[in-house]
Amino acid sequence: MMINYQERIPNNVDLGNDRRLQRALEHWQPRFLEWWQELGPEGFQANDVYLRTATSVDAKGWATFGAVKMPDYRWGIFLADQQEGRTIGFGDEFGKPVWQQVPGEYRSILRRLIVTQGDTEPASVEQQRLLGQTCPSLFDLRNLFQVNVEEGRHLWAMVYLLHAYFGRDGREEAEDLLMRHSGSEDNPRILGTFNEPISEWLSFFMFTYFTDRDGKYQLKCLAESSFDPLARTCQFMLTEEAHHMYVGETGITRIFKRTLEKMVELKSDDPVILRKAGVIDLPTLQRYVNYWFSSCMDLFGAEISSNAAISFANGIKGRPDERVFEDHVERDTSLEIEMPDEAGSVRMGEITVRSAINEQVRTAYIKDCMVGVTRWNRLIKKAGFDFTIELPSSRFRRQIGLWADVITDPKGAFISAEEYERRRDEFLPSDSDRAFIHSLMQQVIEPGKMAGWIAAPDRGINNMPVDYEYVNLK
Ligand code: BYC
Ligand code: FE
Ligand code: FE
Repeated sequence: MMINYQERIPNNVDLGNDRRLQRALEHWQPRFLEWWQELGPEGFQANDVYLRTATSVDAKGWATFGAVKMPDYRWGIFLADQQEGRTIGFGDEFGKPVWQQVPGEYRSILRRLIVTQGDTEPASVEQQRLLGQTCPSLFDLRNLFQVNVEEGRHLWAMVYLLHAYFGRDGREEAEDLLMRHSGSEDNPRILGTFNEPISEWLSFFMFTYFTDRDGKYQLKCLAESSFDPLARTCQFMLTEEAHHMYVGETGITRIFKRTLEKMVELKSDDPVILRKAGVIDLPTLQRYVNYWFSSCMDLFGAEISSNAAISFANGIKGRPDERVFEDHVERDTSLEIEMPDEAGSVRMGEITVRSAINEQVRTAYIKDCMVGVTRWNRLIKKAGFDFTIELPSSRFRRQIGLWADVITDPKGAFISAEEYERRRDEFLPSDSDRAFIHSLMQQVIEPGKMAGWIAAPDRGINNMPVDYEYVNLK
């Protein structure tokens, strides 16, 4: 169905024919806009930004690009087209027709998943709200805002489901999504990573690489859901998500390129020399990888999870690309996973596949994270240096699941609390690392110009030149 832009809330769900729902959402809309003004990007609200907006939901040509002031962005409700005859793809009900309504017995589980998903979207906008003040280029500023408006739209996607399918509870949850705030003492966002500050652009790129990729994997799981409206919403969100990961991957790649250029020029890998030259040394990049990757490991939940088992059995939340798995029911199957044992070492333990769903999703995610890492290592090698970026072990710095009480180094080897404290600054960004990164953050806004710590992108957005005026600051 084409997107209807004539209405206050653009949509392809025939909202105009459901007056009650339309009114409820129109009631929520001004609250969203207030939240955006208050906790969305600081400044720049009156500037024209070269943004893409969805115009249809098919794979080709769904976007149009043009100058838009962020508060005028057409946040709306876009679901991928309904597939005739779609059937349940996993779990006990495998092969039966998917649900167009929420089965009463799964109401609270589904609501919880939708709220958790929805909560991350505005959280990330809140986390990133001050970054415009220190953008390394207009190109990057535009990409930040593109990500921000689309995360705002992802919030709309979940709020639509809450309003349309969960009655009064859903409406209350939709209000609460604007009440919790990232990093708040008394009303924080639900998941850990979304309360971490993102106050400089290295963390922004790490976040869009690692955390938006968790978004990709969670959305892939929800896109398999038997609750068809949820699946269709997530399918379309995934097309937007691809750009967020492009921002992360190319952002980090450009930082590596710039650092390596300087390393070649100065014939040095000495962090002190490189920092003096205004670029980010490789060990510091490794520590930021360690920090954000380990934070994201917790986003997949516990290795052994009855929540995940129940969701899988009931067809509520599947695995990414469920069709690539051999068995979609996993009734009596089991697998072995690593566990800590009493004696302070690792042992293999057998658990049911259903209770290991989170671990299977995490494993698929880690593999996807490796793609960029391999590319960065190739750049380092090509520049003639002997250094390898590594993803830390999934045991490192965990707060959720089997490894939560186990102290390890980034390789996953058990160490004492005393050793961890002593070597902490070797593993994770130290205060002085953070101070250095902050010292690099100077706003660059001349079209085509880049901050000294990051290389120019290979190409612009939508075939526009790199020096296009992506944000009009007049
Ligand atoms: N922090 O049984 P478990 C995105 C809780 S990112 C704090 O393993 P389950 C985006 C958990 O809630 C994608 N708490 O849980 C990216 C549970 O609490 P209760 C977001 C955590 O349900 C960038 C308890 O620990 N989408 O879109 O199997 C920018 C036991 O855990 C954490 C989703 O997450 C944590 N990290 O798995 C913008 C999808 N992890 O119930 C956007 C929806 C776990 O005992 N959510 N807990 O009180 C889910 O599918 C599941 O809730 C989780 C957890 C996978 C997160
Ligand atoms: Fe999102
Ligand atoms: Fe995203």
